[in-house]
Amino acid sequence: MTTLYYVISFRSLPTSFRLTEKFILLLVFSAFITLCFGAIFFLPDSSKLLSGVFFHSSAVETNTRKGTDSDSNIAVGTDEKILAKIRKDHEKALVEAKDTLQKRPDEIKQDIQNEKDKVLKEGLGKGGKDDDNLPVIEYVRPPGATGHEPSNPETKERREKIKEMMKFAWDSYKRYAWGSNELRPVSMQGHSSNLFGSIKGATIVDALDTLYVMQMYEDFEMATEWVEKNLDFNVNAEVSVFEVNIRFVGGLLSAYYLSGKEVFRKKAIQLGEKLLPAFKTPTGIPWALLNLKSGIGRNWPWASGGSSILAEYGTLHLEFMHLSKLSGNPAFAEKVMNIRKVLNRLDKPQGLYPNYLNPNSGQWGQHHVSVGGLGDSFYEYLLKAWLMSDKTDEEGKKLYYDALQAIETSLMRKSSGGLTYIAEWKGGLLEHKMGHLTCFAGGMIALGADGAPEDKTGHQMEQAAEIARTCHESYARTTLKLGPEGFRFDGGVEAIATRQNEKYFILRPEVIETYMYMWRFTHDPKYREWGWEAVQALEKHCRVEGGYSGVRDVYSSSPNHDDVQQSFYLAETLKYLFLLFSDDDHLPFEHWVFNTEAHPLPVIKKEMTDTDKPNQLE
Ligand code: DMJ
Repeated sequence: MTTLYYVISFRSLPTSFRLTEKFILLLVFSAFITLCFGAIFFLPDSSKLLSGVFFHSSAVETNTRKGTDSDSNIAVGTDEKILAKIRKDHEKALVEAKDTLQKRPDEIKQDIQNEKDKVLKEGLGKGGKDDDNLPVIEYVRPPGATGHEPSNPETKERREKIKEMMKFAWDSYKRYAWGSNELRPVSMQGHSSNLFGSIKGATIVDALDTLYVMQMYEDFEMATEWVEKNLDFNVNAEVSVFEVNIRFVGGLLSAYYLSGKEVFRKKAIQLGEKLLPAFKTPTGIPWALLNLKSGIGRNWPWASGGSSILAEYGTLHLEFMHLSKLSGNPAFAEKVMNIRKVLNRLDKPQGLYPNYLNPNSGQWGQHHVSVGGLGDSFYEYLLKAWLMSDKTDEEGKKLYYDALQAIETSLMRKSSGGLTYIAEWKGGLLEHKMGHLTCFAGGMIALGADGAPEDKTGHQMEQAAEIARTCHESYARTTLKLGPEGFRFDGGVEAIATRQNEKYFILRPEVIETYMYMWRFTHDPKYREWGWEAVQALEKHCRVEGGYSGVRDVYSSSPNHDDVQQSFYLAETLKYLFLLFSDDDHLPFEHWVFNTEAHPLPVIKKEMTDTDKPNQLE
């Protein structure tokens, strides 16, 4: 356009110019025109660029529209930036090409190989880094992973009913909260507890093995796929080491042992490794809380004098022993064996273990002893460590039976109405209160009775039966026939909650767990009846449109729902109910030990004899 204008203007020049002047003018104009064309050839050779200069390129336009501001000035600015970048890239490529041409062929080859290795390494770092380091393990399914239908028609029908309950709980979670940690069954949406930081899918991982033992294989596959694609521990968040261990590590380990799927072994080990920094304390007693990204730990702010909690640091043993076995890394086992060493060096008041221990000083905090909350599963894991080691862990055995003796002497009492209970001990004084959590002790004592020293087997079975009866009474004495969180034996009451904040029921498993153990060891039909009573109460008062919910007051005739379907309801409560109505060869105790979240872990056999070898027909 500009050139044409001057050409036209030139024709209309005044005639007063002399020939030399006209010639000079012509020269100036020709030089200017040459310069304009020349400028085009100095620009880099890019079809995109040229189209951007002469036309408004569609590619450039798309980028501009995608931006936050569609103002044309900004579009021009963006074009200039793109041009500048293209120029820079071209220059860089030229320099690199020059350098490369100066290299010998073997150097060029080496450069290519280095680049390849780098890409491979980066790819593995995104999730497969550890995979190559895992030892190859020949998977052998332990006996009794699946069961068969009971021959008794009523038992069979009841067992089917439990499966239907599991299906309802699982389908509701799938429908309203898939991928969240838990389900809110009343508001029909996901629920996330900060116990798991930003790790997701607690219900999926907790439910995996229940789906497997109930032979809900399609759902198991769906859950497996979720774990493969979505379960991620690379989170910058603080988690409860105990909760993540018992639910996630325990759930993944069980899923591996039941199904043989490698993904579960890998994920369990990855997570286990993430938990290891929790043990970086002067004593090796782990922190309660850990940031999975930074590896920085701390204790609950409410715990006496910055202490770690007995039931938390004492409930890692089973999972960590299996992690060492499956990974070939002894660090896991060493960490939990060190906890024992620290405890062995300490004086125990009357042979009891206080709930609080300072991880820096290695000294007890407040002298509060409980077989319920804060203490419970520590005792359970002493016994189960011995059983899971195929009865080779003699130290675990001794620690358990000694602790049980101290509990019997100092905490176990009988009410005037004849109910045996396990009280709590605070600085030498007994609090005549028992928690729903404490009710697991009936099952634990029954499980250990067989190995009890000094002919105490019968005595311990009686104790277990009495605790089961007391816990059943705590249910029977409520309006809803569901057990309160805590119940007392003082002020003229027995097995009844007297404080408002102890009257709730959150779908906990401990009472049903004890019925299941008692059934296995005695085959007394009352345990199945008591379990069935609980099923009816759960159906009547906890089943809501969107799943199962806890209730706020078991003494009120119109239940107020808490709107949480706890992941342990699927992991424990429903699994123990299902096993209560199953034959004994389903997850038999000679081959399996349940972690505290009811995740079955196989006994680590001393040696595989012919009779121990798994049933090939399974
Ligand atoms: C579960 O997570 C485990 O059983 C734990 O040991 C105690 N609390 C809940 C269930 O009540």
